[in-house]
Amino acid sequence: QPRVFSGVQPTGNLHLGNYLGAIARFVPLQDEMPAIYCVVDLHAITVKHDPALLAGTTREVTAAYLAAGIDPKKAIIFNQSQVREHAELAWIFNCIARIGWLSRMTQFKEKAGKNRENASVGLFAYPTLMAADILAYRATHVPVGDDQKQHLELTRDIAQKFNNDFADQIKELGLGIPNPTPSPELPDELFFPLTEPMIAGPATRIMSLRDGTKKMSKSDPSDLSRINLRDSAEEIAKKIRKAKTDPEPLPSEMDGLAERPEAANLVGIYAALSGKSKDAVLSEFAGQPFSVFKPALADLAVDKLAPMTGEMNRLLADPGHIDAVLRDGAGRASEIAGPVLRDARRIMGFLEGR
Ligand code: AQP
Repeated sequence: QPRVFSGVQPTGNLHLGNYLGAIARFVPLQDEMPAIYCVVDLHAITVKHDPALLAGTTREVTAAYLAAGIDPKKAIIFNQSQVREHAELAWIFNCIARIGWLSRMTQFKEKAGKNRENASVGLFAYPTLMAADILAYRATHVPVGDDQKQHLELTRDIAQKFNNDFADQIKELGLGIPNPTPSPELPDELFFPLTEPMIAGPATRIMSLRDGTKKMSKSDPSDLSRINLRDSAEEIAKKIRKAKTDPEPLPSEMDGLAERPEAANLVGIYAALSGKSKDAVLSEFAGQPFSVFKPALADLAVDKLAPMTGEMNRLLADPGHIDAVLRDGAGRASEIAGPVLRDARRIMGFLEGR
């Protein structure tokens, strides 16, 4: 049965990349299949965090989900730490995943930096928790930005190894589902599905406004590098005005952007916000200088984001309502994850006391 799962970390400074690469894409999917959208607060503590801020940033991501148009009556919205099955399945997956697999993860290498010995074990195991998030619901579809591709491949590897290692138990207990894509590497019955990454559209990797080779990121020390979802219209316009560019006018074809990462990024943002293709944007602005394109982009960004920012601020004025949405979602999420974990425990051979 198809099911979509995705999450956003409550690490502050939600930005346009999080919105276009992930949150905006969550909205239409809620009408296509059962959908679960999580605020992944357990992931947020893998790097140094301030406990005094975590509840606020968790509510902020929830407000962004709601303001973007996710309907909590259709989709399940909750925060990860309220559903214990995530942490429990992550432990099982820590015993399935190999150290070699995790050592190859580029996000760990980037976030741990040079002082790897000092990184938390949680940061190293981040992808096994992500696999647990997805597979606790046996989700089949995961919309994310391009930076999460490697983690999704690892999720498939973990599911595959679990299905193989415990194929006999899965069969004996009658807990398998027929493998929809039979292959020599997999048994004919699976407990965990092989998840489909959904990385598509013009905004899978929005880049920093200050450096077209770095992705727009919550943790970039320069606030000018990103458009935050709670920026005012003036701040958005200023950041776009100050965005790094080159002196050339816009070309008429995509080929002309190949060596111009900053220009390509702004064209991509315009395309994603307007719903047009990048080619269509270039044919509209071919030959125009940035002094024409940037104000047009700023107007478009303000038009699209201001209503959402207003709605987020309105929602955040009533934290009780946001908390109730999360509590209700956590209850509904547990109803799905609980039975999956009960079966996973049986497959692992744990003695059941209660
Ligand atoms: N620049 C981006 N362009 C497109 N999509 C992006 N995403 C993140 N940055 C971009 C997508 O947003 C979703 C939630 O991301 P996350 O909260 O897990 O954070 P992250 O991927 O680690 O990225 P950030 O926002 O840059 O945080 P920090 O600075 O803490 O690393 C994911 O689907 C992600 O792909």
